[in-house]
Amino acid sequence: MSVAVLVLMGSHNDWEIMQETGKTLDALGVSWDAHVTSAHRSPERTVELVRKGEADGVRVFICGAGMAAHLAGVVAAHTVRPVIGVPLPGGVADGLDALLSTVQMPAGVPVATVAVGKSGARNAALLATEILAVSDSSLTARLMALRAESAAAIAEADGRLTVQGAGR
Ligand code: RP5
Repeated sequence: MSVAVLVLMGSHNDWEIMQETGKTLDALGVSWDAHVTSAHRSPERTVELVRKGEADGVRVFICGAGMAAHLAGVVAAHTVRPVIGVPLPGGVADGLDALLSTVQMPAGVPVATVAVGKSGARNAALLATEILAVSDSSLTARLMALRAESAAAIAEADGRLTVQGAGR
C-alpha cells in the first residue's frame, strides 16, 4: 500500500510515544504506516524497509529511537527523501543520549531532529506534513487551521486562569 509517511521505531517499547506521530498524521489526513526495525538489531531489515518504502512512494521517513539512537541516521544514509528523527527518553541520560545520537549527523547526510519524547513525536508529524504541504495546498489549509485551534486553546486557557490580585 502506498503511504506518504513511513514511521519507523527501534523497539515496540517506542510505540507508546510514537503513536503520537500517528495520531497527529491522522488528524491532518496524511496517510502513514509504521514498523518496528532497529539499526542495530535488524540492520538488513531496516535497509529493506527504506528501499521498499521508496519504491512504494513514501515521501518522508520519521524515525523514533532511544539510547544510541542511530535509526534515523542509518535510514538517511539509504535515501535522499527527508528523514525526521525523534529522540526518545530512557537510557542513561533519559533522552539526551538519543538527542545527541540523532542530531549530530556528519555533513552530507541530514536528519531533521525534533524534541525528545511526545512533543517531538507530534512535531515530527507536523514537520512531515509541512514538507508535503509544499506541493499540496489542502494540507497547508489543514495546518493553518490547526495553528488557529492551538492559538484559540491558549486564549481559552488564559481565560480560565484565576490570578489573585491581578486586577482583571
Ligand atoms: C533503541 O533502544 C530503541 O529505539 C529503544 O528506544 C531502546 C531500547 O530498546 P528496548 O530494549 O526497550 O527494546 O534501539
